Formats: sequence, structure tokens, C-alpha cells
Amino acid sequence: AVRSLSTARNSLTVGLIPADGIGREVIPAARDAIVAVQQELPPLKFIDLLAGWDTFTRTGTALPSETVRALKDECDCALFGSVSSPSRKVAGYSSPIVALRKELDLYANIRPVRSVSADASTPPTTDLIVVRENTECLYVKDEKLVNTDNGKEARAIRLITERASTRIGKIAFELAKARPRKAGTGSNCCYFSDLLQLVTIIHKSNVLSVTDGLFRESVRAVPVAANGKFDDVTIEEQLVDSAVYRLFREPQIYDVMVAPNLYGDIISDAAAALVGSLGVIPSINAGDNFVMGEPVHGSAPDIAGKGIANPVASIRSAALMLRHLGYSSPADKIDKAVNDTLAPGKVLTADLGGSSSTSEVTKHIMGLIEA
Ligand code: GGG
Repeated sequence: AVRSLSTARNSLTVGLIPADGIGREVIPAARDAIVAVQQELPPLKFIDLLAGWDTFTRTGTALPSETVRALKDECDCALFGSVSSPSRKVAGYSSPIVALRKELDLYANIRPVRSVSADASTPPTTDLIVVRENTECLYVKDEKLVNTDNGKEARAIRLITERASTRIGKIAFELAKARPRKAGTGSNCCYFSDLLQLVTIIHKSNVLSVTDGLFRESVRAVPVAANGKFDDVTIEEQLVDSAVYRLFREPQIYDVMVAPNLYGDIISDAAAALVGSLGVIPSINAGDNFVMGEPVHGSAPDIAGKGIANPVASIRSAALMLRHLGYSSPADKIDKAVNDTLAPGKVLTADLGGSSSTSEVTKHIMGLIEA
């Protein structure tokens, strides 16, 4: 966890927002995982909440005000599934997940990408965290279409602020500091040869020197202003294009990667290819007062309703959310049960080469938690 929200609670109320497509099949699995560790949690309450494209088509709004109210007034945390926003502009529609991140100021999207080794003594080949700024960049969605003498011109504003870049930088340094030191492996690892905690800033400031330049400088300033707190954390930086190349060539050189919103979104989805499937990558959207777990995958309309979606990303997101709230023991139990399911490779969904259904994988994980 980056920082624990207070654990002094008499109850734990979790908002459940499955939204669209396979979100409706995997969020119940995440709920089951939380219930399976309930003896280590305060009394639980779940509140079902609406959002998404389907909600928009039925009610005219993708993010009902009641959902936002309930999250703010009644919930300690939430789980969001996946959303199917259309690729064309639809009057009145706006992505509810992008809106929720802003509405609740969930400024850090934390996406750990870790491979599972067949036995506990073999270190994972990939073990990194993408820390994505979650509130600005091109996702401020300030776009317009202008008719010019030469035809249509589409313009978008890309917002990068010192404040948002600094606070996401702090999260990246705190995460790196809290992680076990990582050994550089292999002769092609030129970044570190000894045990390190490392933050790599991802940018493209050779081209976008003003916006990405501000991001880079703001993150670099974090350890300088921290009075020695982050002296043990090594800082590197890399252009986003070369970072993607190196991510696939030598994933072991990365520890914590911190990036503006769009690069972080793309890099974390791409990194999923290193560990077998997007279906196993969890995330949390974290702010100073709230946390929302969310599988990194989308709504997967091609497999929605077939009962074959991988529940692992959502179950791990529940664990990550509990860990962030300070409940590390139940989070460990969930993570161990997931790893003990993935490692033998016998009960897997189709994205990982298996033939088990969502409910079979969920049942297997729950059985291990409760064993
Ligand atoms: N759980 C991640 C997810 O839903 N990904 C798809 C996504 O981010 N879509 C953006 C949108 O549809 O608004």
C-alpha cells in the first residue's frame, strides 16, 4: 500500500459498480473474495450502484448522481468493473470512469504487473508497478472540431500541472520505498547492478518539452524536497517509445514507472502481455480519502455473457483495495489463493490457455482462501 486510509472503522461499506460487459461477471467474484476474508474485516456492507453505457442508454446518464452521492456519503471504498464507451461522440454521454476519477479526486492509478512463478523460490521475471496520473493529460477531454479553409481540424488540450505531477511523483517514490529491493538481473541490465529501489519517469519531453517537461521536472523535484526521505530510491527517466521497447526486451529493469495519464494507460495495458493476459492485472484508483479497485481490462463485448471472463484481475483489485485500506492480512490471503491457482495452471480461463469458466476459477480461489 502507498498509504493506509484509517483502519479504525466499525464497518466497511463497499460500493459495487459492475458497469458494462464482463464487469458484471467479474465484480461478483471480487465481492466473493472480500466475503471470504470477512472474519478479518469489520462488518461488511455492499451497495450496488449504476454507471456505464448501458445505464446511459436506459436512463440518459452514464453516471447517475445517486451513484456519486452514495460513494461519497455511504461508502468507504468501491469496486468498478468495466465500461463500454462508444468510439464516436454521442450527445450527452461522457465516460463514467473518467468522470468518477475526477469527481472523487482519485489521482493515482496504481497498476502492479507481476508474473507468477511455478515455485515460490523462483523470482518473477516481471515485477513492476505502473503509476499513472489519473486526472489530467489528454483525459481532461477538452476537444473541439473547427472548420477551417482547409477542412476540419480537431484540437485537444493536454493539461499537465505541477501540482498533479508532484503528487503522483510522491506516490511513485513512496511505493518504490515500500517495495523490496530488486536485483538487476542479466548482463543487459544497464540501469542497476545492485539491489535497488527505482523510479523511472516516463515522458516524451524531447518533443513535448513544455508539458512532459513540466511532468518530468515536477517528479524529479519530489526527492529533492523530501529532506532525505527518498535518498535510497534511485531515479531514472526514459522516453515513452524507448520505454515500451525496453519493457518487452528487459522487463526486469523496471521497478516503479511513473507516467502521465495517457502513457500510463497504454504502458500498463501493454505490460499485461508480459504476464499472460490483461485478465490478471488489477489496479486501484487512489486518492487521499477514497480508493476504488478496478480491473485494468475493459468490458470485452466479444466474450460478455458467456461466463468465461477471467475473474483474477477483479479479485486481485479487491485485495489491492483492502491492502490500501490497511487490511494487509486478508489481502495477502486473497493474493496467495490467486497465485496458488495460477501457478499450477490447472484451473484457468481461456485467455490463459485454459478451459475453466469464470465461476470455476472463482470457486477454486475461494476454496483456497477458506482452506
Ligand atoms: N476497467 C477498465 C475499463 O473499463 N477500461 C475501458 C476504459 O477505460 N474505457 C474508457 C471508457 O470506456 O470510458
